[in-house]
Amino acid sequence: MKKSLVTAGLTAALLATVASPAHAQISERTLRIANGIAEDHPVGDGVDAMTQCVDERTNGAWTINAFWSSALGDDLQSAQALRSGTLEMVISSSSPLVAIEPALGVFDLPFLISNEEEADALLDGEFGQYISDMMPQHNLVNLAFWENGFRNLSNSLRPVDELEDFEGMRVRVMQNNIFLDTFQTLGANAQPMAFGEVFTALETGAIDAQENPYVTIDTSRFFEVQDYVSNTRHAYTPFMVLISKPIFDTFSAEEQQILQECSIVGRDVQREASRALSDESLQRIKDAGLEVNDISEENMAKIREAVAGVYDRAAESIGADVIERVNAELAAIRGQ
Ligand code: TF8
Repeated sequence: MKKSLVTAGLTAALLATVASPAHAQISERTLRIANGIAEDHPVGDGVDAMTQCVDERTNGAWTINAFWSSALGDDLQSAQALRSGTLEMVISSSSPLVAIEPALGVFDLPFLISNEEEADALLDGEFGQYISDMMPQHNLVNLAFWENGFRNLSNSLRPVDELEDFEGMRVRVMQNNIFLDTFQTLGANAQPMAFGEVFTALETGAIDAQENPYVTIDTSRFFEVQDYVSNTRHAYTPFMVLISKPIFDTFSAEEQQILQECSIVGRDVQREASRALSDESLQRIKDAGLEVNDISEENMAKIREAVAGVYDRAAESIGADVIERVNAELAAIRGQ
């Protein structure tokens, strides 16, 4: 009797020491996440899932506060704040971050990725890791790639149906040398601009066009100030879920693992939401009275051919080795 009590006491003590170090490694934390898009964008679903996961795994010790519609600054400004350790996280398109890491421009190459399966395999595989490994030298840690999606052109002038239709169109592009070159090469008057300024620029007629996935044209309400949408699918740009390295370095190994794993939980929910919403968004765009057109295979081939030279010109900033590597990885994914 006495012996079993002692054993029970020992077992309890043992359990306590096993359990307590785990908790001792989780501190109270508040993480702010900057986002350029609106809360009802699928990134909102991903952030909710990530938050719930973190809440469970830290027993409520962490608070995640998401900010939307560029309330904490645009993608690039937020990423710079992460680098100096004044902001915890940003979910940003890779594209504006070429100002920090030029190799990210690889994702901006026109018509590089052709479907979601390729995107997932590329980003979640070795190539995605190779790109993520470039970020710590810039004081950033990439936790996961989420989906921004295939980008389509919207404008207020005419349906874009063939190469000639781009001529002279004032198209907002991201602050990114490859998008600038692509649209200039297509004959458009390309104007780099931060995302937060796009709606007003379209509304006032300062520009005619912009390009983003259907879910963004929908949730950022560009359909209110545009008349035509053309299914160009000219690029698949990912989101990067970034955390400040100086801040991440203060996390215990367990805390780092929790955030890493919960960003993957969020990723899977976010991608599913993005793919489900895409068709709904397209329908809402049509219901709002916009004319949506597909481009014939023949005309698409001419557009692709016109921008083929962008790859060579971008090699200097991206790195020829990075482009070779992505091509090899995509060939393997395609089973070529
Ligand atoms: C763009 C991007 C943006 C996103 C968003 C701010 O066109 O696609 O929509 O980075 O998170 O600037």
